[in-house]
Amino acid sequence: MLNRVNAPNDLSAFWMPFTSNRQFKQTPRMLVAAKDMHYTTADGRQVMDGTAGLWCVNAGHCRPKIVEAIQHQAAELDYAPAFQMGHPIAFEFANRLVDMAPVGLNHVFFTNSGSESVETALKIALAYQRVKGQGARTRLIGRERGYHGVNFGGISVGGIVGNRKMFGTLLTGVDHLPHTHLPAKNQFTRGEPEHGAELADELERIVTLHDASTIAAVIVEPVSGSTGVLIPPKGYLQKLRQICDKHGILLIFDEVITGFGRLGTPFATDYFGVKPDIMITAKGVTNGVIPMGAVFVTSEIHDAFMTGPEHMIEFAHGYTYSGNPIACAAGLATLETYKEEGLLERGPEIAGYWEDALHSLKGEPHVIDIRNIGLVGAIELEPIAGEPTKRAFSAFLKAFERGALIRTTGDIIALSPPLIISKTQIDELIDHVREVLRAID
Ligand code: PXG
Ligand code: PLP
Repeated sequence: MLNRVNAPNDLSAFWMPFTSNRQFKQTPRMLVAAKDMHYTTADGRQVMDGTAGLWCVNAGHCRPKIVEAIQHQAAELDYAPAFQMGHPIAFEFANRLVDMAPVGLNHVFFTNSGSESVETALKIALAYQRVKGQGARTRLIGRERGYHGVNFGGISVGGIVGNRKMFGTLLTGVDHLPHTHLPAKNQFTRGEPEHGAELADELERIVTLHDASTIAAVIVEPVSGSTGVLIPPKGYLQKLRQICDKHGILLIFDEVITGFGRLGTPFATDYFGVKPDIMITAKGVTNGVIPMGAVFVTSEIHDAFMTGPEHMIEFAHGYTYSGNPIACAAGLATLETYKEEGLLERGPEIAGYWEDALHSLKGEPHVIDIRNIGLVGAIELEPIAGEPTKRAFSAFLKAFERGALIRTTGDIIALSPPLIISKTQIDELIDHVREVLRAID
């Protein structure tokens, strides 16, 4: 079977996502198999996964329980309609998710990706305000350097100019908080930075400008992943929570990356002790194996919709594949794997080792900042003058040649290995990066 795809003879039909298509197709980098911490390339090399795929394969690759669950479910109930019909495994999975979620987030809406989870959360927020008789609350507040997927709501509240500028006027009524990245003050911080909590007060400025009665929700990533691992300053999220409470604004945490163990706790909410009204997840919910997302809401939000005639649909939203049986089976097996191996709570055991290993790169060529939290790290490189992103991209290519898959964004190397990584493998990964930094221009 594998040989059929090992050496495709034409790469032109597949328009690859977020890829320099022409560069790739000249020198393709093909992965054909994976197990635990490693990929196998088409030419038979082993490459360590330094990024858990795209921040999603938290339990490592091809884990037997998950593989078996998918095989079994595909043979038993492959698909069932999701609207006005149910199947037991979706209810079972929702219950297990709620059991492990931060207290109070008692209901789950299923989607198929982080982007769909974001759209779902924004729509729930707007509709909730309306059913509560606060229909004038239509504004959404995002943040600069935020990533909330690629659909229209997500790019509107997101703060990445390259992902926004091509697509017209986006959603109206959106404003943005400033990002919290203060390199001059917080360079080479270990964990949460000391400076910047006051940036949450910008929300008060936005409230003064628009009036609280027009604002439905604030959406932030507790830790921004895609734009280079931006860790919230100490006290920042607590302040955001307080200001939202003061003005009746919903707080949405986008935990697509931080959810399911990335910070060494099950969710960022557990790490920071700040609870949102809506929590967005995807990726690690099924170990990245089957596309899925899950949006968690409080009972207060859910129950507000459960009014009116009982035969009426309470919330006009849903996807053909919401709660897809095979995705739910993969998700249940994923949660079992996380639990059996204690993967969502590895912080106390491994985060300190990870931090020390990462910060040992201070002083290596080109390194201008290092940031870490849980099992995430960023190594920021000095850009080549006039050629931003080029240095990090050559680091990416060189690392792949050497046997490590890393991820770069701008001139930042982001590392987020599967949560099964051992201390020896951490050393190995960081040594790859060290050698790469010494080898590139
Ligand atoms: N929210 C957040 C916080 C994310 O990180 C999404 C939403 C969208 O999820 P989907 O499943 O629609 O892609 C994400 C996704 C990277 C990288 O290397 C990050 C993501 C996806 C792909 C690459 O930074 N984050
Ligand atoms: N477009 C058309 C024409 C459809 O019929 C549907 C779903 O029925 C969709 C888009 C949405 O697809 P999905 O539910 O998979 O998001």
